[in-house]
Amino acid sequence: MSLACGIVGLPNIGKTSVFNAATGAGAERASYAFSTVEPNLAEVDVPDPRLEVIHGYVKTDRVVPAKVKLVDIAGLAAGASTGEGMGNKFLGHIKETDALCQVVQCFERAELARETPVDPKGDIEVLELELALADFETVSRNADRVAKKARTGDKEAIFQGEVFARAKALLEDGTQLRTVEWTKDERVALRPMFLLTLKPVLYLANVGDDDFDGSSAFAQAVAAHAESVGSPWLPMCADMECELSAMDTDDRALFMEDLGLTELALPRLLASVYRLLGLQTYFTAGEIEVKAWTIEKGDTGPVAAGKIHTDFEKGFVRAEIYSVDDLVEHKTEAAIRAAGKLRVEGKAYVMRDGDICHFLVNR
Ligand SMILES: Nc1nc2c(ncn2[C@@H]2O[C@H](COP(=O)(O)OP(=O)(O)OP(=O)(O)O)[C@@H](O)[C@H]2O)c(=O)[nH]1
Ligand SMILES: [Mg+2]
Repeated sequence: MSLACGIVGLPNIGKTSVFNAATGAGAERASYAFSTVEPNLAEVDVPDPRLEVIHGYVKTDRVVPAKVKLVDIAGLAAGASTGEGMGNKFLGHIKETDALCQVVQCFERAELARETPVDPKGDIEVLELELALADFETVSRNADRVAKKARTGDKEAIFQGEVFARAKALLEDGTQLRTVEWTKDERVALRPMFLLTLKPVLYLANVGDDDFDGSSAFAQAVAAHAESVGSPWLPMCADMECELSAMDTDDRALFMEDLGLTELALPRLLASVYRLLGLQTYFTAGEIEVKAWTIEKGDTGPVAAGKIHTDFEKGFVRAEIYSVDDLVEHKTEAAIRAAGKLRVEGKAYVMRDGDICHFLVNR
């Protein structure tokens, strides 16, 4: 699974802090005053409470969570799309990702009195305009290419030309293409360009340590924007999460109690990213391990089996499936079978999130 989420935002607003919190790199690295130059890639465990529930009934030595890839990218300043600074190079790194987590500054910096006022809505606009302008360049280049072919009467090129013209007009106004309805054919025409504004986005309001629940006007401005464009959002105090992620479990519990925090934002962030990427999970619960496997929404039984071993996809015969709820109710797989709750599914079965599976394969 190579899907990855890029962490984007204006410079110096906590992107690397989010990345470090997620990778458990901790406070030392984050408090370093450095700017990201090269992108940082990490595969991060996705916390899933269902794993512990399953492990409560199926005793194994190992519990293996699903993973998601995060890429920490340098800050994008206004002018990035025209190659300001290292703009173009950074935009290139975002291109390779499948979804974006846009970090928005919602905390005030007491230490910098001359800092410009915090303006989440304005920051989102600046960043998204850069993304739109970068896409405009990409589409323009491709529009020129298909225009030549269209003149020969090539039907596909004519269609592409029409789609590209529409996209250009939208991008010129700073419109994010993901907020626009596209037909399946139009999406196919746009897909090879890996456009930045077509990627699904999650807004992360990086709040101060006095606003964990995101009720401040700053965070609520992010919430309102996210809602208006149909994207998810969540508040997180990146600095604090970073410190907490570096602590051992006991210290963390004490510290959180002091702060009046009942849960970390990080697990929710990773679960949201996972969903944003269109990913879901099925489980295997055998003698050796309880393991979460990553599949895409809509994947069938054979495709899911192929994640365990490529041969399993071809050799797939059927799957025996039960749910976490079945396990909680009946306690063992044998009891689930005896109760007639073990489902048998064939090759056309579309996997559901949270299925616990055995695959029967011909080898
Ligand atoms: N007060 C406060 N400061 C924060 C928070 N998150 C990050 N910072 C501070 O902001 C500064 C920049 O943090 P980074 O995580 O390096 O920011 P960045 O967006 O990765 O920066 P670039 O990669 O240079 O664009 C650091 O000094 C952090 O300690 C926060 O939630 N509250
Ligand atoms: Mg950084």
